[in-house]
Amino acid sequence: NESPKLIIGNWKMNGLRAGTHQLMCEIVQRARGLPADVRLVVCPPFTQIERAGRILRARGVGQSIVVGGQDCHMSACGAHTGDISAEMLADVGARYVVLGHSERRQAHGETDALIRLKVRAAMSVGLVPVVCIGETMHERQEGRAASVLASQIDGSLTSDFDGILAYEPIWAIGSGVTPSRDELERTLYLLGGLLRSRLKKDDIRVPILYGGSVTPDQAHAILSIRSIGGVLVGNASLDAQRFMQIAEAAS
Ligand code: G2H
Repeated sequence: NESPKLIIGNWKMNGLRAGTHQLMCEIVQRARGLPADVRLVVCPPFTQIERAGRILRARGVGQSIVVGGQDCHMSACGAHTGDISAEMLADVGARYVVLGHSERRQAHGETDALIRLKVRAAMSVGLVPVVCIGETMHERQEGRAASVLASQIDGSLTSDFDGILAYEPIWAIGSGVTPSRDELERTLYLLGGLLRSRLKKDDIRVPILYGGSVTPDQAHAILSIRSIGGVLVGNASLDAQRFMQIAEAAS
């Protein structure tokens, strides 16, 4: 009675209309091979969320594959030029939203406190927040990874957090380097303990995903770790064959 494994594709700033159509159609074509205990979430850029969701629903796979956003604003509406609210995401069919990705923390100065407000905004409209945390190579080498992760959890999750945690070590993102299975298992154990001690309700189960240079080659090794909730895939999610091979490795 384990929860389904989540395979989330983060397209980042990639995806025009034609490419989105093609990629989504290819994903749908391979969806028949998906194990029943796997759920896919595709997170295109804002402009393609509605199109991607429409293709999934029109082809009858809208239950097992859903769409999400890559960020949202902390406020419900108002004078925030260029921003997108959580309700706007939900309005175009998004079910999930990635928050606090390291690229947003780094390029947009997002802090844990801001991410926590975004988590609240997402949960208030029924979106599932996928909060990213992770240490830099420098913090890892200094032996500070555990304390960095603890402070990111403390700062960015609400005590009633009902969502997903994505562990994305910054040194693994887009680098082709991934933690060893042992190392990942140890970090998952640490994160599980931190979540249990921080969250108010015992009955809320927060799946922990791994993200950072996930490819079909090591997907099975990562996804066969008992305590892993799934993976967050960047680059490999832009290729339907590679993305679906990762999903197929989940069962
Ligand atoms: C980490 C990941 C997806 P990639 O950013 O969030 O991207 O798989 O390209 O390292």
